Amino acid sequence: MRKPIKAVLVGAAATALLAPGSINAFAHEDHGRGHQDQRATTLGALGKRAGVRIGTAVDMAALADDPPYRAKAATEFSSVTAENVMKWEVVEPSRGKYDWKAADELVDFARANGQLVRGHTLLWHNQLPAWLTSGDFTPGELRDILRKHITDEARHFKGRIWQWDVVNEAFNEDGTLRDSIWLRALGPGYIADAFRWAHKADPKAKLYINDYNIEGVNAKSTALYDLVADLREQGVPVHGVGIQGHLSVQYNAPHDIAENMKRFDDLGLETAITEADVRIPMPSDSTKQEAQAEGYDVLLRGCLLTPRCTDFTVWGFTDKYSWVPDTFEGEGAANIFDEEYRAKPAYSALREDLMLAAGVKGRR
Ligand code: 9MR
Repeated sequence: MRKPIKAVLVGAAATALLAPGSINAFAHEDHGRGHQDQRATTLGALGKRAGVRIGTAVDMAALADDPPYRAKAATEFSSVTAENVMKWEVVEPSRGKYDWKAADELVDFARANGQLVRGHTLLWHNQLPAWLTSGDFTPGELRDILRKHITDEARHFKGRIWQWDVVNEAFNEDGTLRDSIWLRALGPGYIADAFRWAHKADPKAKLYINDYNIEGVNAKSTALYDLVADLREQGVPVHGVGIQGHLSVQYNAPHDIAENMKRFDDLGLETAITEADVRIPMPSDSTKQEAQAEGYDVLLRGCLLTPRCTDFTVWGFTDKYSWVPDTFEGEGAANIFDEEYRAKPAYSALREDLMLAAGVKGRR
């Protein structure tokens, strides 16, 4: 169970901040405060004081059709990630014909709200267009197709993307490289090539390798560590490691996350928690929600304890829209707000961590 980190706060500031109900009052509603005032207590605003961006993945259909969703996405977070609309099948549904509409809309939304954008993702084994997966391409052709795709997409968004997930989910759980159309055709060198092409197309973007089940020290995170250490030594432009953070209350939270992240930090790499959510076997109840809060708390603390950890992104913020029930039968409620946009204990846990971190390392 999460321990009362409140105890660490001392003095009048703590009394004011932690007056009974005050956190929940901030969390749930405006209570007549002005927009600015309300915004100053959001995760994004607290994160800025703590030196980290707090982001969310954005579902573009919800953003268009659901005003409360749009309002929260605009005010609660200081960065956004495209949940789906920058993926290959969406941006290049037929060969050489790009459709940037939805992705451009997200970038414009972010700019209008003073948010940075994480680009997701240039190279993955999933959500590839049919023309690519069912085309009978030679390795040489596939290499040209991949180079062109990465170059065109990174160039289209040049100057507008803060961090790119250049390579997504390249590893198996045992630390070997995943069998994908890229590995099969191009061999392991495809990873270095992808970073070089992306860097050439957008030299200022921070380039990340991103994966799941790499929160703690294990075979997969160690293989990824060895790879990025090797890439750095070769001068390949890889700047950061994205730790997705898809957890379940059924498994232990990764309590060695800070130790794991430190290894990457020591290499001079940035880190980020890029897709945090903590799923619950349904039905949800308050005990499970407390366990969920602990999962979020462990992930955020990992980031806050790591000097070069730049951001913490949740993979959606409301249980109303989530990939989890479609993927894990009988599980859901993985987000920090419920389906009616009411804050859950996880939300309060994140706020408390950020308040503490802002006090310790922020510029008040
Ligand atoms: O949340 C995304 C969901 O809407 C898509 O259907 C799914 C397709 O695989 O991808 C989800 O996002 C994934 C992300 O791009 C990479 N890491 C795992 C995420 C959850 O599956």
